[in-house]
Amino acid sequence: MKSPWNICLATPLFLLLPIHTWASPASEDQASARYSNGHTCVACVVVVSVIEQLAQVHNSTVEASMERLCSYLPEKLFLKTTCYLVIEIFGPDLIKLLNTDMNADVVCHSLEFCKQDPGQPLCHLYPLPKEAWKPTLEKARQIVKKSPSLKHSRSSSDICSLPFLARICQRIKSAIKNSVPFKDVDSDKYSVFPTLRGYHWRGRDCNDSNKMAYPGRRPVNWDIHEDSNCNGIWGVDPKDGIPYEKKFCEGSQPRGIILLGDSAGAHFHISPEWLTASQMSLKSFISLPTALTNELNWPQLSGTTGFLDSISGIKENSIYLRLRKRNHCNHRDYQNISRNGASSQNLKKFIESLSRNQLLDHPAIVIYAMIGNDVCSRKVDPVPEMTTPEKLYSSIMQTLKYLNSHLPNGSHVILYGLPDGRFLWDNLHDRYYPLGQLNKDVTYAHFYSFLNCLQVSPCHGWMSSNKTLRTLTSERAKQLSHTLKKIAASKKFTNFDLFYVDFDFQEVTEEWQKRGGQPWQLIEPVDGFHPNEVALLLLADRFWKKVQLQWPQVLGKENPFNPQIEQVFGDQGGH
Ligand SMILES: *[C@@H]1O[C@H](CO)[C@@H](O)[C@H](O)[C@H]1NC(C)=O
Ligand SMILES: *[C@@H]1O[C@H](CO)[C@@H](O)[C@H](O)[C@H]1NC(C)=O
Ligand SMILES: *[C@@H]1O[C@H](CO)[C@@H](O)[C@H](O)[C@H]1NC(C)=O
Ligand SMILES: *[C@@H]1O[C@H](CO)[C@@H](O)[C@H](O)[C@H]1NC(C)=O
Ligand SMILES: CC(=O)N[C@H]1CO[C@H](CO)[C@@H](O)[C@@H]1O
Repeated sequence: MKSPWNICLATPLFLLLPIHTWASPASEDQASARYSNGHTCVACVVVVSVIEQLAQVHNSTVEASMERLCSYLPEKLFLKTTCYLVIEIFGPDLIKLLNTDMNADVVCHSLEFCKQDPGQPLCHLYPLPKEAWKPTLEKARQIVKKSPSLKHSRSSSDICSLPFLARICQRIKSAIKNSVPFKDVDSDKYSVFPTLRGYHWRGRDCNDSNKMAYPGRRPVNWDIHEDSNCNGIWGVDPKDGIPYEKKFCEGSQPRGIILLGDSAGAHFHISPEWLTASQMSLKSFISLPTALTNELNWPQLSGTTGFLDSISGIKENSIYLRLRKRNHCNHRDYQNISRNGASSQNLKKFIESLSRNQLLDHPAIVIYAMIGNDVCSRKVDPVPEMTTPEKLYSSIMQTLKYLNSHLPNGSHVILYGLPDGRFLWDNLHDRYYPLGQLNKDVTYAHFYSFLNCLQVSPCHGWMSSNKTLRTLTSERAKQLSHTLKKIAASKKFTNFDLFYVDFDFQEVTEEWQKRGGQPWQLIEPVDGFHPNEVALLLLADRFWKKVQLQWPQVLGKENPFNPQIEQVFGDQGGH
C-alpha cells in the first residue's frame, strides 16, 4: 500500500527506477535509505527477469530481447527514449551476465542494484543457484569489472543521480507537472483533467470559469441559466416555464459519495502484462503512462467511486454509479479522498482535501475504508508498528469531529472494518508468481519473503510464512474493527448518522466461488496484496445490499423522473 514500492515494482522499465525518488511519501524514518535500496533491487530483478524471459520466450539473444522490451514501450513520458538510453548504459553488462547463465538475482547483486548489508540476510527472488552464492557472485563481478561499460553502476541506487540520466529525469518530472494545466491540484478540488487527481478522482468540473459551479452543491436559482451543480440538468422547460432542476430534482434528496480510503479504495493495480514475457506486446503498455500519473491507482474503475464500465466483464457497478442510477440528480457527485499508504493515523494529513460546503451543498455519504495500513508495515517486526485500539479510537473521534464540522446536515458516515488478511497467504503462497510462471520457479511465498527480506513489503504481517505473525496481525485487525463498531454504536453526531459494516472478504469469496471462480482470482496478481477490480465491485455489491436492507435512508429514494432526465439530457455530459 506504500506507493514508492508499488511504483518500482510496476516497472518493467528502467525509467521508473527514478520515479520512487519523488513519489516517496513523507516517511522520514532512518530506514528510508534501505527502503529505497530495496525498491531499486526489486525493480532491477523485475526488469532483468523480464529481459531474460523475453529472450527465452522468443528464443532470441539478450540484446534482441532488450530491444524488444524498449520497442513495446510508449513514447509518452519519455518511456521509450529512456529505455533505449538505459540499455545503452547497462546493456553490455547484462548481455555478458545473462549469457553466462546468471539469474536476475546474481545480475542485480553484481551490478549493485541489490546489496547485502553486513549482518543482513541475502535477499533473492529465485531459488539460490546450484553452485554456492559467493563464488557465483564473485564470477559475475569479474565479468562486470572487465566490461567496458561505464563505471556508473557502482552508485546506481539512484539512477537519477547518473549524470547521463539526470536531465531526462528532470524532463520527465516537468512533463508530469506540466500535464496539470491551469489549476493547482492541491488547492483546487475539481478538475477537467483526468489524471493527477483530476476527474478520475472527483466529479468533473462543468464550468472552469465559475468557481461556484461544482458537483454536489444545491442548485443556484434552480439552474435556470447554468448548471451550478454540474449534474447536467439545467435550463427551463419551454412547455411550462418550470426549471428542469426544480421539476426533476426538488425533493429527490440528492446526495454525493465520498470515500476516505487507502490504496485499495483508490484501486491500486499493476498490470500483470507489464511483467509477463509470454504475453508481452505493443498493446501491453498502452495504459502505463496514465497509470503512472495516477500513482498507479485506477479510481475511475474502483468499487466506490468508479464510473467506467468495468473491463473485467463483471456486471456489478460502483457505489457511485448505483447512486446515480437511483437518482440521476446525483450525477457527478463523487469524491475520492484516497491515498496509497493511508491509515487512521495519517488521514488527518489529507482529509482537508474533502470538499463539502455545509451550507451550500447537498448531504453526502462518506465511506471510511482504511482496510490495511493500520496493521500493515514493512518492518522486520511489524507488531510494534500496528495501531492500537486506543490510538484508533482517538484518531477516529478526531476524524468524525472534523466530518461533523464539514458535512451538510443529513449526511451519513459508514465505517468499514478491517479484513482478515490471512486469505492472502492461504490462497496464494503455493501459486506461481507472474515472474515464476514461465519456469515454475517463483511462488508467492518466495516473492513475499523477497520483499520481507528487503523490508519493502506492503504488509509484512500478512504476507509472511510466519503463521504466528499472520495470526497476530489478524487479531489486531479484529480488535480495531471492534473499536470502529463500538464507536458507530455509541457515538452521535449532529450532522450525520453513523454506521459500521464488516469488511467481509469471506462473503465475497463465497459469492465468487458460486459463480465458478477461485479465491486467488480476487487478489492483484503482481502485488499479491490488494483486492482486484472484481473483488472491489463484489464488495461494493455486498455493501449496497447490506445498506439497502438495514439503512435504506442512506441511499435515498429512487427518483421517478429518471426517465425524463434521460430523455431531455441524455448522458448528462459524462462523469
Ligand atoms: C533457437 O534459436 C537457435 C539459434 O537461432 C536454434 O538453433 C534453435 O533451434 C532455436 N530453438 C527453438 C526451440 O526454436
Ligand atoms: C460559466 O460560468 C460563467 C460565469 O458564471 C457564465 O457566464 C457562463 O455562462 C458559464 N458557462 C456555462 C456553459 O454554463
Ligand atoms: C439536522 O436535520 C435534522 C432533520 O433531518 C434536524 O432534526 C436537526 O435539527 C438538524 N440539525 C441541525 C444542526 O440543523
Ligand atoms: C514469527 O512471528 C512472531 C511474532 O512476530 C515472532 O515472535 C517469531 O519470532 C517469528 N518466528 C520466526 C521463525 O521468525
Ligand atoms: C486525498 C486525495 O488525494 N485527494 C485528492 C483528490 O483529488 C484532488 C484533485 O482532483 C486532489 O487535490 C486531492 O488531493
